[in-house]
Amino acid sequence: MMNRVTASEIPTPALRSTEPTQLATELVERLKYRIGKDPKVAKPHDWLTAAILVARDRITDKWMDSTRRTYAIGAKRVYYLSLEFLIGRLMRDAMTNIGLMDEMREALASLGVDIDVIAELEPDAALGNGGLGRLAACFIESMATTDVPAYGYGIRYVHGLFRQELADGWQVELPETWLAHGNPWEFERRESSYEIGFGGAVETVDLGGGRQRFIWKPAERVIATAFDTPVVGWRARRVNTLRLWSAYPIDPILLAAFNAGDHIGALRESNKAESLTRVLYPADATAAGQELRLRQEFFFSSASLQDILRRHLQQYPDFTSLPDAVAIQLNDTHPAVSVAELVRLLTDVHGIDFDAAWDLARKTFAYTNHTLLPEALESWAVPLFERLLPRHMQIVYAINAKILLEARNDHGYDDQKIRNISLIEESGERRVRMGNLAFVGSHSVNGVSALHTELMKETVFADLHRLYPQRINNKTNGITPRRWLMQCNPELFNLICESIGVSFEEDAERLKQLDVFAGDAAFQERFAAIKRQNKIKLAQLVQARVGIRIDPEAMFDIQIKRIHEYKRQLLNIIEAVALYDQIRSRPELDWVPRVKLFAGKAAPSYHNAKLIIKLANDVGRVINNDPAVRGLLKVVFVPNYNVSLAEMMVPAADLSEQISTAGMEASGTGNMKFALNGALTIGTLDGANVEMRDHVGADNIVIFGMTAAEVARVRAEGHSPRAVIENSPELAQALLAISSGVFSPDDRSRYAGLIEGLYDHDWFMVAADFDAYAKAQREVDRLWKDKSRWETKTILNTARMGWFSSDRTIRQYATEIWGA
Ligand code: GPQ
Repeated sequence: MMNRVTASEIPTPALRSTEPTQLATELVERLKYRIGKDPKVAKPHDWLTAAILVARDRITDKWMDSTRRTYAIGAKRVYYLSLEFLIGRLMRDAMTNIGLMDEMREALASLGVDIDVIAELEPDAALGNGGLGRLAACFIESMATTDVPAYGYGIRYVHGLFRQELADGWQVELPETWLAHGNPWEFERRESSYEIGFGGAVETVDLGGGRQRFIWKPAERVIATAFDTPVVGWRARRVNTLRLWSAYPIDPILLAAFNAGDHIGALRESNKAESLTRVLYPADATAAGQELRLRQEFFFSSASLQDILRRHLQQYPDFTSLPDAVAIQLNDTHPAVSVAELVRLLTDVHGIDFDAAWDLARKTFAYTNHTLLPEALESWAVPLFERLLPRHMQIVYAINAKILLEARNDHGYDDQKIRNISLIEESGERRVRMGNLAFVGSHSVNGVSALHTELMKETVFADLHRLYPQRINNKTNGITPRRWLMQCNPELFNLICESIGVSFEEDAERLKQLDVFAGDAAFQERFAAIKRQNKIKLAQLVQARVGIRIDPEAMFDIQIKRIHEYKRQLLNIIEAVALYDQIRSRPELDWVPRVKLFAGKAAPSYHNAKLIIKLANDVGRVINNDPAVRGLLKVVFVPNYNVSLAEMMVPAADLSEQISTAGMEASGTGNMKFALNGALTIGTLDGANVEMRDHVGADNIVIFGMTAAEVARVRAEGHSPRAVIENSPELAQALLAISSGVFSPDDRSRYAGLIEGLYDHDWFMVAADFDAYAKAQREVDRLWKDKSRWETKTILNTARMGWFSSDRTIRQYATEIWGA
């Protein structure tokens, strides 16, 4: 586990002595004076807190340096506004990045404490749902690493994403309580508090000369208070800030009501305010249509903008310099109400005229789109929006009038095109379209993979794209190699350092130097041995968590991500059933032993996704216990997928399943994590898979199935999945087995509806792609049997994935969007 190379070769940047004896002294000090525990009686979680506090103090010195430096050189600041930051555990990340890991391990050991044991006690900060939130977490680490002065702004949810348990194979959601024992990483900033209003009315003051001033008089107000967490970049070159907002009432308790005996009523307002930041919405790639969600979005947008403007005025005389000093990136449309809020703050509060404010806003904001799925495009019913944010409604109308006029007069847009670009959806119930608001309010609109960006231009934003042809650009996603290679796969990291030196730490593309080792038998042996060790560890975890024994010698075939029909876990499960049939009917063949592992959460209200989890468990129970299978195939669903579980599963994968319906996965980032850790990908030409094929080479990735263009054509022309199924005996038999209850003897019709959907419309092309997928899987089997060829490919994957470092992505954002 020890990081052999970096500890000795790289000078540690920690400011004070990092000698383990000094560290041990500090640990005992923190334990006594900050936690109030005698080392003799301290529990493991006390040691964890002490270790974090020691690290945090060192980080704080660097943090202040970074802040001073930004101020002194007048650097442009970048603000990343995101409703989600899926950061996971922080200790290993922070300590590795400040270069304290080895010394801390030793210091703790000298006190009889095992750092790996206490590391496991740190809760995952699960302030996000999936890829979008995890991307934000990779980005803030990369912004610190690449020395971009940046702040992440988000919400300090008391309860992050729900904990998933399985009850008889069904998903059960339980509350998550990451803050239950306090959070030693954060600093509460009482002085950074702002009032946030909701509802009420707008007063108009006539200023004469045809000029008016608008004053919003909110009916309700809450306080937003900041909590800061330091974000440490590689080698602590820079420490940035993650600023998360908590909601508080203006009056903590209505004393008069309390004294009159109304003990519950006295706390009603207080509870209402605090409930704003209580829970993360568990919707992923689906719009959450609740008033509370819109309140959350406005709350964190307004608090962040007030904070940004206050900071700006500390350094500059006025706001004319705002776009030169500030770049604000909107992570999807969740913070899009910021566009209207910034205009309001600049006009109503700071007295700038509307046109100038609108110009400043546009030059300051940039927007990232993460999906084309229509059900995920956010919009709010006009009556709700107007009731909660009456002044913002006026501003949205004013912006809309400007844009539509320009489109009609200067660009000759007809009624249909005007309807498409309008900020207000007019057919049926009138709604505010947050995607269009973000688009027109930004100078840059980016997609997250090359394919996704092209599809954005052709579909959702086609008419806006014609109006502003320079605005859409691509920034293919990336992942931080610190967490997703160095920390999660230390043995592989050490092997790489030993083979090519440490310069790839500075530039992940230098992993290319590994290319020359791809065919080297000795290197292959070591590479494979590391994978085997990682698989043994995962097998132990699986045994402990679900009581299923899996063989580390078998191929570990892994699909981990949110459960969604477009991601097609169903295709994978159906293929498992087909394979099961084949193994039973042709036992004489030389089958490759496989373990199909699944993990992922379903949105609590997503019926089919939850049914797919149950199906994976039902199919697993039958296959895993059938002696005729002779252990050649296992199907395992590992519950409670989160960042920490991903850190165990990614390094243990032989095969990575990236099999979404082409055109539907905006990018994917799990695909990158697996390939970087030496897994082969089986995947469609979707999202970033396309660019991964370009980088690793078509020979080193297994691509199958329809292209995005084919999917679009088939959907437009209509197709007959029934005929497809009837032409594929393997598929037909597998579907029949599932729908007739072979895997659900307790409820034979459980899956009838799910399977009927494939015969009926097959929107996600499961049937249409099945044969190609099954064929690709047998190709994978053939590759697996040729050990040396397989190893060559896996090594080439690691060697050629450096481009997918989020450092590269962030450098592109910095130069091409932020000008930072
Ligand atoms: N993504 Cl819109 C989410 O994780 N949640 C969402 O609500 C939306 C998108 C994902 C997207 O599905 C992936 O393809 C991307 O790789 C990821 O965002 C980051 O861009």
